Amino acid sequence: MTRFDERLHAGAWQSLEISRELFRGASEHQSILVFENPLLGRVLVLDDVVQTTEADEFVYHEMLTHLPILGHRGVGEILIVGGGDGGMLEEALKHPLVRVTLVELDACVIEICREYLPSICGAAFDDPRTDLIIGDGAAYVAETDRRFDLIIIDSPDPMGPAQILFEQSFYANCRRALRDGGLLVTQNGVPFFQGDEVRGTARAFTSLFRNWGFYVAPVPAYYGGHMAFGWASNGSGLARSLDDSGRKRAAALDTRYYNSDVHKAAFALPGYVSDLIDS
Ligand code: AG3
Repeated sequence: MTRFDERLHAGAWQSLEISRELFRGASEHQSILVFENPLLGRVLVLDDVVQTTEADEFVYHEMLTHLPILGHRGVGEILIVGGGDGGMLEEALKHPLVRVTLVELDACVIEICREYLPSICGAAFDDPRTDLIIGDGAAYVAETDRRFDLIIIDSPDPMGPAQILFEQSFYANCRRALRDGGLLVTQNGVPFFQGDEVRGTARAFTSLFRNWGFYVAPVPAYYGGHMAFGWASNGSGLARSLDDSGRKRAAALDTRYYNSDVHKAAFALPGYVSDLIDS
């Protein structure tokens, strides 16, 4: 049997059967692999780390779009940093009144995902509300004159080119690129194995934002339990539970993980995660 071993965490790893290899190559930024697995469907791997799979992408992408969009009043302009597979874009565009700018470093990722993982991006890249920029997301937030209601960091783990997307200077530039009361959300890894990500982001947020915190969801293909998501704002922040109109909007969405009960539950942090935040 051919298999892919993800050795993201020293000492414990996940092994996925490759029933069919669809693409293996490298861009100027990273190695790229797409294969099929009997349980997960098509799997996207960048620099030897699973980024998303057809079977479970909904958990991660729904939690970084619908939860902040419905938990915050009046999201119109959204910026996605990363997200070349288009899954985040596709979820965000389920909200009729949004416009989304997506800044992805690696044009090859978009090209390969559009070809081999069309079920993840759907028609999102062709939507007239999408503004696609190929470039460095960190430089973009540092330089842009535009201001956003919501910035979503859909990055890989803090290694290589994505390292900078976990630094305080980057979060400070995100703050600059937010409208008054705007909201930033981040992926912060699987804290059971990657505690430093939550710890580092919490330290940066506390010095930059008035309101901030984390919420969690288990994403099956991100081995190790809950994934942590950070949020930060200098406005009123992120609603921990939805009011009646929010609940109606949530119920009307076409989702498989997110709903108004999940919205509320996601803010219940396991003790070991709160301990990381406080440390
Ligand atoms: N970006 C987050 C991948 C994190 C993987 N980390 C892990 N398994 N601990 C995914 C991009 C999907 N649009």
